[in-house]
Amino acid sequence: MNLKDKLKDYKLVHWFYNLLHAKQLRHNKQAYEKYNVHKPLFDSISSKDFPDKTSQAWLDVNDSAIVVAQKKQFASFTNEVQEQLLQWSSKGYLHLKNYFTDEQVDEVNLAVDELIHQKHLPVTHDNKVMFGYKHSPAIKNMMQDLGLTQLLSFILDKEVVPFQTLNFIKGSGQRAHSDSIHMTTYPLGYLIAAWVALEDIHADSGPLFYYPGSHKLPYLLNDDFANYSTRFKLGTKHYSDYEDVTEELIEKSGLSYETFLPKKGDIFIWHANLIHGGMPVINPALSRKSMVIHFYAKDVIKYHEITERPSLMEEE
Ligand SMILES: O=C(O)CCC(=O)C(=O)O
Repeated sequence: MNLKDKLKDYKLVHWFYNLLHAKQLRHNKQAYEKYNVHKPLFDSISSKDFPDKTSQAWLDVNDSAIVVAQKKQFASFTNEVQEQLLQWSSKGYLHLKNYFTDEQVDEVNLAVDELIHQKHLPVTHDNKVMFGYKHSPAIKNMMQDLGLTQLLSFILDKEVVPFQTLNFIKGSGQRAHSDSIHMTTYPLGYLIAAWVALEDIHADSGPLFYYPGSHKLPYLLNDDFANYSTRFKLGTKHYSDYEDVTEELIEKSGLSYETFLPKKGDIFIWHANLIHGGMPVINPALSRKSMVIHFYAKDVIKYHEITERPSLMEEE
């Protein structure tokens, strides 16, 4: 491990970095007051600072099959979306077919190509470009799509804000995980993600997989894989330890996975705690163009459980 990686384990380094980005931490101010967190905004934060580990999201506390149709806005969605919204509480995902047009998708694919080849944006882990929306209006337009934002705000019953894009060129091969270990909220349950197919997805390209119903399993946070931190230093466990515990949990649950083989322009929306990942890539010659957009509800505490860093959000 190099010195830079070692330093990342020390919270003092994070506090200093956070102080330099103080404006991007202001989004947490009101929620800290609301949930009685008596810490400066630049300080480390994790599940240890909160009294409970259950979701308080509307459709986790209630059953969507009973409550969604009671909201006026429900009538504004297509029948296909309405049917799936009714099942949100039991399944934890939605599949929107044919949502973006070929033209919208082509524009994004072109933008990703340009970012890689002309602007030399790094391709992380050989398969994805992160935060492309900061450099490309086409990606930003897709990320801020009004209909999508309205639907996700309806699901969480809170205004949502997109804050990250990941453009995959190849399958990720990522092991099963819940996004809530990376992008965490208090109360839990207030992250939501959209996965956009930027081409027809081939079964051998390492498609997305997910476990229907897995969002109802307990959230796995630092304590759950013995990743104990101190006041000044992060826990010593590795991300692979988290993945191992997740695998055990899934095995015990008896849930089965499904793979997602969408057409270009389709969207998959997943719950903050839906367990998912990328299937192994069978044919490395195949591309698997897709874009993940992560959204947080606005008025909750937003942070990263593993590194105990408050999230940095662009000011509006
Ligand atoms: O697209 C994939 O292969 C996995 C994406 C994923 O797991 C994520 O963005 O959290």
